Amino acid sequence: MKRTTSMIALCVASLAMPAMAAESWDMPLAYSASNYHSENAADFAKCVTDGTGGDITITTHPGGSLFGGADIKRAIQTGQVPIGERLLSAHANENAVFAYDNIPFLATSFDDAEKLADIARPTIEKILAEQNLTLLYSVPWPPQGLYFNKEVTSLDDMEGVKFRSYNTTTARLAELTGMLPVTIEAAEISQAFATGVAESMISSGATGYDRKVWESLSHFYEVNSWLPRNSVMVNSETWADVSDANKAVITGCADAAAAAGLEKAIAYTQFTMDGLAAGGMSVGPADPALVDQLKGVGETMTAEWLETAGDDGVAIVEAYKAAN
Ligand code: PCA
Repeated sequence: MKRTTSMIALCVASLAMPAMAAESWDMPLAYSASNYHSENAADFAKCVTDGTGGDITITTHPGGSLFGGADIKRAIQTGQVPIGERLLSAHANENAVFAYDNIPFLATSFDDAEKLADIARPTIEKILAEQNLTLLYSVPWPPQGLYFNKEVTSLDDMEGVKFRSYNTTTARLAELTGMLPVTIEAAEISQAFATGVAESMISSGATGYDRKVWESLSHFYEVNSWLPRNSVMVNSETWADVSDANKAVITGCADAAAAAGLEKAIAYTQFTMDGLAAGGMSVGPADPALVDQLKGVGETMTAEWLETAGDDGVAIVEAYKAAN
C-alpha cells in the first residue's frame, strides 16, 4: 500500500515537472578567455542561463580547451557538444560560400561588414541547416592587417617568408605573394612565432595583442583587407528539442550578443593597436604601393572565390554591391 502511494506521488510529481529536465550545454571557443569574442560568449551564456531560469545552463570553454578551433564545428554537428563558436571561413573547403567574409577589399569597415553579413545570412543559414547546424549569431573580427618581423614595403619583401594562415583564403594570399603558408591555430601562434615556425600572418590587431606577438614580431601594417567573423552555432536536433519559450530567450540573447560583440570589436580595434605599439611594434598603414599590389592579388582571389562559390556566392556579392 505504502509503495503504491509513493509510486503515485512520484507520477504526480513528474507530471508537475517541466516538460524537459534542466540541461547543461558545454560551449567550446577557440580564442583566449580575455578576447572580446570569448567575453561576449560568456555574457551570452549567462543571459541564457538566467533567462531560461536554469533550464539551460551554458558553460564556455575558451582557448581551445575543450575542442581546438578546427574541431569545434564538427563537434557541434555530431552532437558531441550542443553549441560552440567557430571562424566559419575556415570551412570553405566544405562550401566556399563560408568564406564570403574573406573576399579581399569588398567590405572593409565595420558598417560594410555588417551589411555583407546581413545579406549573406539566409544563404549561410541554408548551408548550415544541411549540416545539422543552426546559426545563432556572428560577430566580426577587426579589419585584417599584416604582421612581419621586418619592414615590408612591397611583395618582393614577402618572398619566402613563413606565413601563419588561419584558413584557405589566407593560405592562398600567402601563395600568391610568394610566402610559405602554414596553418596554425590562434592559441598556438605565440609559440610558432617564438620558434620561427612562422614569421608573418594576416590577422587583426586583436589577435596579435591577445598572443603578445611583439615578443617575436616587429611590424603591424593596417591593410583592412576584410573583417572575418566568428559564428555561434547550435546543433539543430538539440535546437529542435528546446521549448518555444526558451528558444525565444536564446534568440533574444543571441541578438543582444551580436550587437554587444560588434561594439566590443570596434572598441577593441584601437585598444589593441595601441597595445601592439606599447609592446614595441611599429604600427601604421601599409605603404600605398604595397596596398596596390595586394589589391591586384585580391582581384585574383575574388575571381577564384566567385568561381568556386558558384551562384550563391555571386548572388551575395551582387546583392551587396547593389545595396552599397
Ligand atoms: N583573428 C583570428 C581570425 C581573424 C582574426 O583577426 C585568427 O587570427 O585566428
